[in-house]
Amino acid sequence: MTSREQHDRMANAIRFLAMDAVEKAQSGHPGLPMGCADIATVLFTKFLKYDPKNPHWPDRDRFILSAGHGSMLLYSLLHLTGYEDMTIDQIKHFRQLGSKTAGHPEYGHATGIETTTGPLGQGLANSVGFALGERIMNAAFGNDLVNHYTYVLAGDGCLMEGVSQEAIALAGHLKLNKLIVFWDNNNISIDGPVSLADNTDQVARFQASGWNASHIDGTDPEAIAYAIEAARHSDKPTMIACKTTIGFGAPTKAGTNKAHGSPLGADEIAGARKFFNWDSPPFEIPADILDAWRTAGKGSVKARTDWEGRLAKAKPELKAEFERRLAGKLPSNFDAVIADYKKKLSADKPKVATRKSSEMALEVINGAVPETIGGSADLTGSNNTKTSQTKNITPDDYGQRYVHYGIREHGMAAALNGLTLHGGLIAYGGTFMCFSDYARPSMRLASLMGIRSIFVMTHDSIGLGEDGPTHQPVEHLAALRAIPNHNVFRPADAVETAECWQIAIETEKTPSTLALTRQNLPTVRTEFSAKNLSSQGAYELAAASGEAAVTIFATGSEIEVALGARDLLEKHGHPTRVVSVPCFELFDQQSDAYRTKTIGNAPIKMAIEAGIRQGWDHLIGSDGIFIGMHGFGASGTIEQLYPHFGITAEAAAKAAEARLHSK
Ligand SMILES: Cc1ncc(C[n+]2csc(CCOP(=O)(O)OP(=O)(O)O)c2C)c(N)n1
Repeated sequence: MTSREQHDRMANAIRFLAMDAVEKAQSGHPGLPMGCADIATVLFTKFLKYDPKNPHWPDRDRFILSAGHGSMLLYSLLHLTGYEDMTIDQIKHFRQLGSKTAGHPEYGHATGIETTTGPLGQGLANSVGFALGERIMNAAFGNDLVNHYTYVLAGDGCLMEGVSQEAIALAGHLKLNKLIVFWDNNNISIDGPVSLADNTDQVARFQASGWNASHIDGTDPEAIAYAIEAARHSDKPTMIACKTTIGFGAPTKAGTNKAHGSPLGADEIAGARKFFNWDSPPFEIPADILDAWRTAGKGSVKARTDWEGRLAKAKPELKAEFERRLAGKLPSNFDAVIADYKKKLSADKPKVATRKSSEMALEVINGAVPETIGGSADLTGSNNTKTSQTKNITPDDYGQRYVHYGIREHGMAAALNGLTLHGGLIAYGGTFMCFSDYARPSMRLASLMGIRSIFVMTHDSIGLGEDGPTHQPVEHLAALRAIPNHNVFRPADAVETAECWQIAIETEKTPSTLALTRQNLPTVRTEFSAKNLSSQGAYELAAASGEAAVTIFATGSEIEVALGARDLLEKHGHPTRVVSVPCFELFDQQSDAYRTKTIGNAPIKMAIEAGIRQGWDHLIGSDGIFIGMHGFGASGTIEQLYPHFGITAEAAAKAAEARLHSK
């Protein structure tokens, strides 16, 4: 039993590390760690199942600091409980270039950081994926191997963000009862009191979304422990509204927005030292308190060794499968399965939309890779994301493989990241490409974190037709390609679609977006190639009959247009080659020699893509010809729209010829 005094001193260790680190950095957010230190202390000393010496232990509880600006709370906890990479030196170098203690917690920088947070609401929305991942893995591997909680600390900002509603509604619907959220209910955000902008009854909101929710005093260790205990036995997810004071202990700034996001200053910190009766110099933790924290950090050693014992005793096939999946490795026959499938496609030459090709590829992939979890934001029949293996996950059956995310693109993308980060699963989810805008903040974070989330974006151009410009993506390919470490694939036929899916599934540290058509496309890769040509990002699909006068680069549905233009140009005596460019990002990673050879030196370079030009100049040069969109689309049939916007073989050939004649 920890005495109240001991608890207070342990919590104060967090407070002073946070205050002093922010002061030294002259930047950061001391208010949240000071206000939430009691919640964190109770959680990390009494409940959280974790082992700092084995930070990747798969059955650890997850702790997610959704209010990422309070990063010093997490860094302090990691240091105090004994995570080896979170040294006091790292704390002293808070926010400095090259340190693990980045401004906001970044996944992969230090162990114990489960996800990157900072954009408010993301951690909370990720946590739905974490908690769902736990249930899915539990259904597959049983209580002995998978049985843990997901705890989240969220602030007013997280709850004001729209994504929070998507997340809590989904979690409530799925009855993720092992998800426990603490709300740092301090009534302060940057501009001042929360009441400047919000008067939501948050407890009622969570309850309305299928959660347990109640108010507690977030500075009372007993009340906190009692609430956590109750939450752990709940049949619904739980939100604990914890009344706290931002910057608690700072003599004049506590309870005000002045404690939110800037150093407190020497006087306030001196006042806090007096208030808490804390006479240790900055970054020095009294030995007995550090000992108490380190002891707390060893509190789950038995749980971990018991778990290891159970894993050792598990059936060998189950153990091997569990370990394979947790390591993120694919079944050993995966490549062969894809190769066989590609062979069949080149022989069958299906004329289908790439969204259908994607479904066909997924039918093969989901059959071979049991850890894929599919889903869509209410466009299952349009996104073609469901296959025969993926039945609906429900609160009564987590042992299935398909999530109906509802019309919640942002919540879906954030949950995909959570599922991926949980481990043991490969998650993909679909929507219309135009609505990637709604999912983009989480897609960007997947890239920043370097994780294997997969986004299926169908209806990828004006080719979707009558739904019109509200639904026709125009700038989205360019916008998504602009995200660093994001593979944007736009396959041209069923073979390329299979190849792009293969890469997406095999690429562990880069998320993928597949841009897929609504309209049917012919198979252009009619000759089987064992090599994954799409993995080069771009490759010559059709050679010129002689020294090329024209090179046409195209993607996806416009490959058909490019091949048509090539036929016309060849007929008119202009040798023309076509380069398919399924992925800019991968092409940029090829050797200079390969890139130079593939781009070639034809005097006329042209790109055809039913999107904006941005990004293409690095292949065709600023003097290259671009056939594509120059503004928004329009409502009409596909047969009308392509000619209307000048994206036809004839228009392309004519533009090339005009340029050839002017040379
Ligand atoms: C999406 C997003 N918008 C804006 C910000 C900038 N921001 C950081 S903290 C914050 C206020 C958060 O208030 P609250 O959650 O109450 O945190 P507290 O002031 O209690 O620390 C804002 C607007 C952000 N980090 N993310």
